[in-house]
Amino acid sequence: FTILHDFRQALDSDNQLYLHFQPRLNLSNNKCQSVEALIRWQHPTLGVISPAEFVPLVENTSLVREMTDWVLQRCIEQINLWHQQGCSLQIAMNISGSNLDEAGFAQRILSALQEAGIETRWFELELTESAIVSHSKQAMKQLQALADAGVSIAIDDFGTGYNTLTYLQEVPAHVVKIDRAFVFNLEQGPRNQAIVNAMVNMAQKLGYRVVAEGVESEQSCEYLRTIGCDEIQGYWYSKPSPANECCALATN
Ligand code: G
Ligand code: G
Ligand code: MN
Ligand code: NA
Repeated sequence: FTILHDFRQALDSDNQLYLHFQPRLNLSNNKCQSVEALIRWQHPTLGVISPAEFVPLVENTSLVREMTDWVLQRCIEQINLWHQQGCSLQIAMNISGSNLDEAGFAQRILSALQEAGIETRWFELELTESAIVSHSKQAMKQLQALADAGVSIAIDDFGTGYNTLTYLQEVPAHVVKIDRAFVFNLEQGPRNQAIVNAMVNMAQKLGYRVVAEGVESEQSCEYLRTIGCDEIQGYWYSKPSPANECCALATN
């Protein structure tokens, strides 16, 4: 309860919340073209609180709408700033399953992008596999509207949620992000390699771009390059970082 009360104040204060961005490396051209926005909270007395702690709490309340709107506004400002600086970066933003149950959510995103003069291709939404599997009809309609308007949809934490893949037939998504549980220690075992290789092949045959998360070593990166994975994200390439550091990577 205290955390939620404090988070409410953080949303209003505007000097406690900020974003870090984790760059993704495109393995086909060795460029950074996309970054994931990750929320950070500098609590006035408790210090930095991890989103792994507060996001799940917020997601269970109506505050999730305000959190997502806050992140959206910051992402939009940042896309425009980068583009003014000559950094052609796309931002991938995390949303919660419950956001898609809000009436008008898709339209709110599209209007915000339009008002800021940002083409939808500069924007990607990440939704976890488990949020997608428990989707409602309303949620699917909103995802479809976003996809139809050119927003890229990514399935986050791929492989961890459920033991069925039937949802892939009905979800309008473009990108699959393989969960770091499969990518961690990739070089140390033929079993992990076999699993990731199969996931990359299947997802690509179904028409998705594939991003491997949690890449922590050069060997893992090289293995993923060998099997034709499209992009990687992880500490080996870059940690989540302040906006200006991403711009430096993107213009190299
Ligand atoms: O860096 P990491 O500690 O940033 O993030 C921990 C978890 O919090 C991840 O599962 C990540 O997806 C989630 N998360 C980070 N930022 C956001 C955000 O802006 N919105 C939502 N819904 N989840 C986020
Ligand atoms: O759930 P989501 O994929 O949105 O989570 C992003 C989370 O993964 C963040 O907490 C981020 O700090 C973390 N992360 C990013 N790269 C790595 C990595 O290479 N290794 C590990 N262990 N975590 C990572
Ligand atoms: Mn994510
Ligand atoms: Na993930």
